[in-house]
Amino acid sequence: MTVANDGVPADEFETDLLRNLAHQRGTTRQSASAQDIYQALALTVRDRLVDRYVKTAATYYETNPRFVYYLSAEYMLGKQLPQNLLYSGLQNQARDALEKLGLDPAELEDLDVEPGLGNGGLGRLAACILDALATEDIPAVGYGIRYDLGIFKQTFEDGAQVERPDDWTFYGNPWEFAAPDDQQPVGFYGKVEDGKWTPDEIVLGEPSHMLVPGYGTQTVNLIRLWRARASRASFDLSRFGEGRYGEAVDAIVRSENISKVLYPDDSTELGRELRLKQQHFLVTCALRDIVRRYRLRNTGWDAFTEKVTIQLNDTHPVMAVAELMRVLLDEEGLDWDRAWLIVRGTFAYTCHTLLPEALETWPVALVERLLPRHMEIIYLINFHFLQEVEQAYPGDTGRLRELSIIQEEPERRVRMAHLAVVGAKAVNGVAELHSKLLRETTLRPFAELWPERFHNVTNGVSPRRFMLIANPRLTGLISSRLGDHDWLRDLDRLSELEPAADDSAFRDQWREVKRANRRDLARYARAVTGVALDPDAMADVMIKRFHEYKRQLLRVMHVITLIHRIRRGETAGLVPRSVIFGGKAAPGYYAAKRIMRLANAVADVVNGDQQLSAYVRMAFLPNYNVSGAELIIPAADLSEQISLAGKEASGTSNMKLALNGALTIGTLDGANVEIRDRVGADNFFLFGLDAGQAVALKQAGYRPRSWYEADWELRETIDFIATIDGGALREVADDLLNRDEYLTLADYRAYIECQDEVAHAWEDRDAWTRMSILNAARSGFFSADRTVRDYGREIWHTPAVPEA
Ligand code: Z16
Repeated sequence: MTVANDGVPADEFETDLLRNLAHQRGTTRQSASAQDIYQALALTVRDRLVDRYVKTAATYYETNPRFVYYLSAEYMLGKQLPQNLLYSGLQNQARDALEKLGLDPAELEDLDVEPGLGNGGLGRLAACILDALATEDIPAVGYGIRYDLGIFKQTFEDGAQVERPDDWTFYGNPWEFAAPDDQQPVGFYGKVEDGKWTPDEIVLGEPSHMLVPGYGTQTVNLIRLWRARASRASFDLSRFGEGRYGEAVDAIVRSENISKVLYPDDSTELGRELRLKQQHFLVTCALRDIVRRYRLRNTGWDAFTEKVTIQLNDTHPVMAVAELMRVLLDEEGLDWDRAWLIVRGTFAYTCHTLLPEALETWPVALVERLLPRHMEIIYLINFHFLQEVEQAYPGDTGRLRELSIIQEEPERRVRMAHLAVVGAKAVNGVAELHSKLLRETTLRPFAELWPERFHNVTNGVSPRRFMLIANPRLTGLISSRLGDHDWLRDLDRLSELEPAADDSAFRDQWREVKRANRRDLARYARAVTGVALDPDAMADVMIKRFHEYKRQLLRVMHVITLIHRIRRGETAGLVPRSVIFGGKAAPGYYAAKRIMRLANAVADVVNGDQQLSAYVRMAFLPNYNVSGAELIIPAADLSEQISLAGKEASGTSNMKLALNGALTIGTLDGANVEIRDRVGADNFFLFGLDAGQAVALKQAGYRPRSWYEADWELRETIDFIATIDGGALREVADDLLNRDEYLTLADYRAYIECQDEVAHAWEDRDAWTRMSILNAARSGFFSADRTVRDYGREIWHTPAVPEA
């Protein structure tokens, strides 16, 4: 049993809780609000973790180890209370203490707010990686931005997405420690003379940290989040004096706006000045902190690359390459060659996309104005780099143009991905297929120049968050079979479940767990949407950001096809399904929002019709987030991973769902390929074009209309879209017929046939359960612990430092 247990007796926990209620909240048991109790509880748990953190910090100080610094503009941490109760082993004591005080733990957990400081896969991956780093005892700090407003809250009005601000710290955040005495200055604008930058605007970065405990170990690492504060200098005294109070205050507001809100775009570049300011703000604060920490135990720069490795999560923090050069040249007085060797030995870059629109570029004119010295340094980096290219390919101007950090046409822009590859010792994609396609397409000229710099590190997910916390029933069942809980830190041990797939008593128990989880989900769905799901129906789920390439539309088209079949009485071979959607769309992404409206309109049709809802009911659960994932994933039977092949870098819900025993219906895209390799082709529903075929079809001149003309059932489906709600969503149909960028029509027939197979497989419930168990048993590879070990071996070279 590795579940940590601090052996604190319940009455001691209770005493501490009451003491925090008095000392920290200034109130008594009798007059305390639920919020007071929640905060006191959180502080009591936090206190125990701090004690561990202090020991970890002492060990790190003592051993002066090599650290990984993870730079990410996004983190989706999920609720802290349940996690910290479990990781600290305080769950039982807390429960007993609350019971004695007559309090309901579930009610208090409702008050715990999840910090939604990210959009989707990338932000949640960052959180899973921090969890795994601590669990693997690797010295690490995560750096990010403490947005005042996290990812917007989603509701639906008349089927359309409505966004509301997420003021996640409204009642205070008991999990963080602010350090206003540790502010760092960050410059913007101004001018450069003789290589010396005098910024026009100085904003202060104020750090606060949260604890990142490992599971089944004493290690507690940190995540440091920065918020922008106006410096005293920006209280413009002359304007105050002239009575121009408003203008003076404006400057303060402008500075503090930098950390006001998370940009709600996933995998699309926006190019707003404020976003570039956020990025520069993050990297400047993080680098100053990293250098300060390095200097606690080291002097000079000789040991820097030995003690520090910095992982850049996508292009968002890539300005760090120029900023570290600036610090070394301008503040530390190093010469160019020495500074560049240090930079090149420090950074590694993870690319998370193949979509050109997700690879950030910034107009040269903007960078010049906002960060004039950085622009000079980028030019110099490019100058040296292009000399190297010229040596490798003499006279090849085409190469120079495609490799250059500066894009020339149609306007001059800085290509952040190029800066990252040039400035990093290692570059990685996030799944085998993605890394291969990066080398062959998006970053091909770089892979030809420096093949040894390219790696693959397949993504992974936290088994603690997505099994132990999310699915206690299944976790309990697995532990009873494997004899202990240790598999939660050694997920390959799930393979020991394989024989249980052939044990009919175990299959019954597995099915019972799934059913109980579906019952919980049905209760929730009923409460938030009014839709009554049948807990015995197949839970068929698609949970991810709304993006055209992910093809939620294809999912809806299958439902429309079912509507027609049921109405015609073709119900042989149909099985009852609960079609569940979750996911947000970027507020300005109209095409995605139209598809959401269509999904909601189709849901109204099926749910409001007795004949149809005997076979299909549909729930679009609003405000999908980490907590939503924890509820939906354990209940899922079918995992929809139906992106157009070659578009999804990895996907991570595919991993979470397989680990929880869902079978995948999917294309050969992202990590689906590796999931299928592992769980076996017989336990995976594959359909559709592969990445090569998709490219070939486009090159041959794809005409969606001919697919429409050739398939009457497809025609009927698209005509339905064109006419539903009095033609309100006709544009969706028009786009499919005239453009269909993601080849939905080309994959339609294969998808429908594959769904027919799924229904057939579900009819043999015992065989399905066997496949479900095998999916979980064979998915241990997709633990973020393995991901972190891969990074450690291939890129970071970080030894573990368990507590002394
Ligand atoms: C993002 O969430 C992802 C990529 C990206 O360039 C930007 C953002 Cl905000 C996603 C990928 O789309 C997804 O395939 C992948 O699983 C995830 O990042 C984590 O790597």
